[in-house]
Order: sequence, then C-alpha cells, then structure tokens
Amino acid sequence: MLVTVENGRAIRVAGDPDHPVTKGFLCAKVNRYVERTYHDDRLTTPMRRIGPKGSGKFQAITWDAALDEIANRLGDIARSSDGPEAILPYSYAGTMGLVQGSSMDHRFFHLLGASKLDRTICAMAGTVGMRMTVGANVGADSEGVPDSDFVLLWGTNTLTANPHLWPFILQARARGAPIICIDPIRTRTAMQCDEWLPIRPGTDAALALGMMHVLFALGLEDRDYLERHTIGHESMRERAAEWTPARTAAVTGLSEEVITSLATRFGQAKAAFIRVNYGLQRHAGGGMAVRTIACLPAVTGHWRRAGGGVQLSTSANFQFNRAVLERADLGPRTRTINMIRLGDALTLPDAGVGGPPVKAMIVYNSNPAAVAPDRNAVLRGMAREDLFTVVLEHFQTDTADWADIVLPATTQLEHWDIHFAYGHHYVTLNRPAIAPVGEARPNSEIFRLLAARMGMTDPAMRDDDLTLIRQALASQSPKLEGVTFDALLEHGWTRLNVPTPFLPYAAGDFPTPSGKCEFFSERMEALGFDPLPTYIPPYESPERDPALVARYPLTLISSPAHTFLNSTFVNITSLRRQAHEPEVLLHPADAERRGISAGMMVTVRNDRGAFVAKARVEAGIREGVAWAPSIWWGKLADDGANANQTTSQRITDLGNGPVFYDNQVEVELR
Ligand SMILES: Nc1nc2c(c(=O)[nH]1)N[C@H]1C(S)=C(S)[C@@H](COP(=O)(O)OP(=O)(O)OC[C@H]3O[C@@H](n4cnc5c(=O)[nH]c(N)nc54)[C@H](O)[C@@H]3O)O[C@H]1N2
Ligand SMILES: Nc1nc2c(c(=O)[nH]1)N[C@H]1C(S)=C(S)[C@@H](COP(=O)(O)OP(=O)(O)OC[C@H]3O[C@@H](n4cnc5c(=O)[nH]c(N)nc54)[C@H](O)[C@@H]3O)O[C@H]1N2
Ligand SMILES: [Mo]
Repeated sequence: MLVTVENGRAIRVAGDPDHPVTKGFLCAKVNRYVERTYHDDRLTTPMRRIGPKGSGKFQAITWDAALDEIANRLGDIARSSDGPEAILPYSYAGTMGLVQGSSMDHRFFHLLGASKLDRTICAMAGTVGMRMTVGANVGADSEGVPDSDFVLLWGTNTLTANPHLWPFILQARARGAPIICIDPIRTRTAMQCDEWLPIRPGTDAALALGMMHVLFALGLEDRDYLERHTIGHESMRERAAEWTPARTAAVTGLSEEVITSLATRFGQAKAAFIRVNYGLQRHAGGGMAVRTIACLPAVTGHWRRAGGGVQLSTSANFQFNRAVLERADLGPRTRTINMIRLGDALTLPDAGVGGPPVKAMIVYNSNPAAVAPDRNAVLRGMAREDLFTVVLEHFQTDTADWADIVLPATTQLEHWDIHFAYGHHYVTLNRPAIAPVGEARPNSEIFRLLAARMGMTDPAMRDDDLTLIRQALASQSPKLEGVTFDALLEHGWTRLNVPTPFLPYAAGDFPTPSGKCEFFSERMEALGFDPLPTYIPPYESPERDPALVARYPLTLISSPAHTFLNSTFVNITSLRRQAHEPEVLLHPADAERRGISAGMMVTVRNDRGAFVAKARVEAGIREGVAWAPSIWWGKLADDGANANQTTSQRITDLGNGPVFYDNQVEVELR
C-alpha cells in the first residue's frame, strides 16, 4: 500500500502498481483507510470508565494514570489466590502484523504467567485439515493460476474476501478455463462465474468423495502420481466407490448430472485450480472437509503443473522466527483458553477449563463483543462487575463499551510492522507514514510500558520495533533466505525464496510423516477419526439433530458483507451505507411460506438468541439457507444485536475452530 502524505497528513492510499499481486488496487474497505484513520470518533487519549459497565461512558485520563491503574489491578490479581492465570489476553485479526500482534504482547503475558489464548476463531480447522493430507497449510501459488485450465471457487467469496486473486482467474478464463463456484449463496463472486453449484452447507466432503468416485470410475486418475506420491490410494479408491453420484446427490443437494459433469471435467483438465477458503470449514466437519478436498489434486496429479492444486493458504511458507518473537520460554506453563469459548470462559467459575475464574481480560486487535460466537454469553461475561477489562483500540467498539480502561492504539499508517501473507508469497514491511494520531501508541509500545510499570526487568521487554522485525527475519528457513530488512526497506516487499510460480508438491515432497500425500492418515486414526476421508454431517443437520432442524429449519450463514472487514469498517459511514442495515437474504419459497416479502423487518432466532434484520428476498440462495451479511456492531443496530446472537460455541472436528455457519434458525415477522 502506498500512502501519499502532505504536511504530515495522509491524503491518499493506493495499491502499489509494482506489486505482482496487489497490482495497484486496494479492496473496497482499505480504500477508505484515510477516512478511517482521521475519523472523528478515533480514540485519541486513554480513558477510564465513569458510567455503569457497558454504558460506554468514559473520561479522558493521562497515560500515566492509565498505566498505573492497569499495572496495579493486574498485579493485585497475579498476587491473589487466583494467581496470574486469572488474566486472559484476547487478540486476533485487527492487525495480523507480527510486531503489533505476536511479539511484545506475547512476551508480556508469558512473563506474567497469564492464561494462554488458543487463537482458533478463523482458520484452525482448515489448517489442520491441510496438515493431515498434505502436511502443511501450503497450497498452489496464485501466480500459477493463469496456467490453470479449470478453476473451482469452493466455499469462497473471492471478489469480496480476496479480490487480488481475481485478475489471475480472469487470465485463466481468457485462455479458456471455466470458472465454477460452489457456494450455497449466489454471491457476487458466483454471479461472475460460469456456473454456480448451490451445495447444501456443510456437505463439501461428500461432494469431494463423490467426485473421486467418478474420477476412479472413469479412469481419470494419475496412476503414476498415486503410486509414487500418495499413501493409501487403494483404500481411498474403495472409500470413493461407496460415494455413488446418487448417494452424493442425496447428501449435497446437487443433482447426479451436475456431480458427474463437474468430476469429469475436473478429471479431464490438466491443471485444475481449487480455491477453498475459510468459509467452508465453519461447520462440524470443517477440518475433514478441507482434508478431503485436499486429496483431489493428488488423485488427478494436478499438483505436477502450474495452476494445478488446492490453495487454502500459503501462510506456512512464511517461517519467521516466531519462537524468538513470542518467547514462550519466559514464563511458566499455563492453561489455554479457546477464544471461541469466550462466553464460557467469562461465565463459568473455572473458566470452563479448570483453574481460577477469569478476573481480567486485555483485548487488542479484536472486537469479541461483536465477532465471538454465542454473543449473549459473551456479553453476560463482559458485564461482570468483578471483571477488569482493558481494551486497546482505534474506536469505541462494542467491546470497548464494556471496558474499564480504553487505550488508544495506532493504525497501520502510524507504526512499524512486518507481515506474512496467506494468498501469495511476498513478505511486506509496514513503515509508518504519519505520526500517531492524538496520543495513540503502538500495541508493542503499550506492552513495553506496562512491563516497565509492573517491574518486569527481562531485557526481552525492552526490544524496540525495528529489533523485533530483525528478530522475525532471523530464521533458519531457506524460504526466508534473501528476505532481509534492507531489501524490505528498499522495496517495501520481497518475495520469499521460492520459484514463481511455486509448485509445492510437483514432485511429491509432502511434509507429512510419510513424505506422501496421506489419503490414509495414522495421525487422524490416533485422534480417533476415520483414517480415510469421510463425511461428517453438521451438528445442526437432519442427520444429527432432526428435532432441532424441525424447529429451526433454516441454515444461517453470516459471512462478511462486501464493505466490512469482519467488524472493522462498520463505523465508516460510506461503507456502512453500502451495507444498508442488518439484512437477511431469503429464498422466495422460504419467504412466501412465512408470509415475508422484501423490505419487511424480521426476527432471526434460535434457542441461543435473536436479532432483527430487514428481509431481502431473492432466488440467489439455496432454499433452506439464509444469509446475514456480517459482522455488524451491535451498537449500530436498532436492537443492539447481531448475527452472533444465534451462533454457538461448539467446535469443529479438527483444530477446535468455530462453527459459525453450522447454525439453524427460524425467521419470522417482527
Ligand atoms: N471484504 C472482506 N474481506 C475479507 C474479510 C471480511 O470480513 N470482509 N475477512 C477476511 C478474513 S479474516 C477471512 S477468514 C476471509 C474469509 O473469506 P472466505 O474464506 O471466502 O470465507 P467466508 O466469506 O466466511 O465464506 C465464503 C463463502 O463460503 C460460503 N459457505 C458457507 N458455508 C459453506 C459450505 O458449507 N460449503 C460451501 N461450499 N460454501 C459455504 C459462504 O456462503 C460464503 O460465500 O476473508 C478475508 N477477507
Ligand atoms: N458470525 C460471524 N462471526 C465471525 C466471522 C463470520 O464470518 N461470521 N468471521 C470470523 C473470522 S474469520 C475472524 S478472523 C474474526 C475476526 O474478528 P476480530 O479479530 O475481532 O477482527 P475485527 O472484527 O476486524 O476487529 C478487529 C479490531 O481490532 C482493531 N485494530 C486494528 N488494528 C489494530 C491495532 O494495530 N491495534 C489495536 N489495538 N487494535 C487494532 C480494529 O479497530 C477492530 O476493532 O471474526 C470471526 N467472527
Ligand atoms: Mo478470518
């Protein structure tokens, strides 16, 4: 991102035209970063709560007063009979930079002996699914996509969530590749594709198995690749044989013809590119689904060629020296709390995992009062009078409203950082373009200051941001060879030391225990799963809970609105206007059955909670599915609620991830 600065003020942000992936354009949200940075509501001083909890009433205080109070309160808790494990850090994707998100903060909490946070809310199910099959969350390179002859966008809203992939896909299309979208919703991405396959949510593993059935039945497999680079292909063939098109159709809700045609064309292609993304894995069997889809390119040998393979992520290629950044060795072993169980962690006496109750929570880079599942439980917890809450933020979010102390943090324009990527292979240096707005401070600086206040003398707590960046780069990984601070300073970004395009498994070399693509996985078996790919139905499905489905017949998907980045940017008026107001999209048949027409106000509810939305009625969604574009700030909705009122704290099969879209609801007139 290039920032134009005049008289110390940023006036324009733009994509870097020289960058091979971003190619001079930014997404709809980040385009508004200047507006966001100088927003009237930007937090510019530390604040202490003066009204009742949750009232959002605060008074400006000095940094000294804020740091003293936090240090005293945390010190008291650490020395009390509850001990330091009663302190919980909570952070995620506000910035994914290593300096502002996984360095000083981690060191501070490690030294303190605080509870650890298992950061599962986004990607863990799919990450572990990839690891089980191919050994790492490393897939095909976006820069190979122009060479692909068949593009499958599987459970991903590319034009919204990952627009920089799109130009590569268009190049493949120009050379004749069809683009097919598998999604219960006809998203703006699906609208631009050649075909839209409205699958029943949570059944993707069944579709992948059905595809394998057809591939083996028609002899479209690559026998040489199977023999040399996979393990368990004979049992995989037997498993696939069970998934006839008829059975696959019954589970996925797609027709036998569609399934057969999809698999046949996939198998006839030379380099099919499958983009799976994280939406697909937010169901009970999300890990297994990703693991199963990841088997497909090994069946057909597409990994051999540029443009072939599966991409969930490229992130595991970025082997920064995280151990040195985070320094887990600084503190004792402590308990771990899963971030998606925050509702339980704050409301159960042993935090739901054993040990002391949570007595203090320090939130940064996250807005859990909007984004965490089972929002009613989260808010009950945050309302506890005996919970001391500190929030480092740019804005007075839903979460900041429940804080005791709010600290103003810097934005990307104001601090140093270094970033990995998950859709390409370039390391990015984030240089500050402007001075901090108001009294804002970088997260890293805030944790350094707090450490000093609390008498932490370890020299690790004194490293400055540039030192942290150099430490991140001091890695033994050959992929980071040549990625130096000086190179980053010069260009702003540097490609990892991998070929372009990078073909990770062209010659096998899978980083699994067997060194092969594992159709059969001993690790899965050891975890108590079927060692072969299989279909695990959603929790809230006719297969597993028919009584619940009878009461709550609609599956609610609350994936991101085009103009929001999770809950970031919701307070930017121009972007919120484009999202209108909280909405729910229904299929005309589902709407008619309920006497709902477009524009009516409806309540979306289940046993966990409810929120109000305006009905949109369109055929661009599978019958039985509802879509609530998200993630709204509760405080900006008339009823103070959002879609996470209805989502559950249940976890996925692998990786302990969330099941946001495994969520049955009913919709009725308000
Ligand atoms: N504009 C914008 N961009 C973003 C984000 C944002 O909030 N806004 N968030 C960023 C982050 S943190 C992430 S993790 C990614 C998320 O981006 P994606 O990984 O693309 O995930 P989602 O948008 O959650 O879901 C993608 C699609 O999956 C579909 N889907 C849901 N369930 C199923 C299913 O069972 N099967 C199939 N086949 N499809 C299903 C949904 O309808 C949705 O259209 O985007 C990143 N980019
Ligand atoms: N229902 C539903 N819930 C979801 C999802 C969904 O699709 N549906 N998606 C899930 C996913 S994939 C994810 S990744 C999570 C994301 O959830 P979060 O990680 O909470 O991400 P955001 O909602 O973007 O909130 C990030 C906050 O960090 C702040 N921030 C940004 N940069 C900085 C910084 O440098 N310092 C500090 N101190 N603060 C900063 C921003 O102002 C913002 O308020 O939400 C999850 N929740
Ligand atoms: Mo995410």
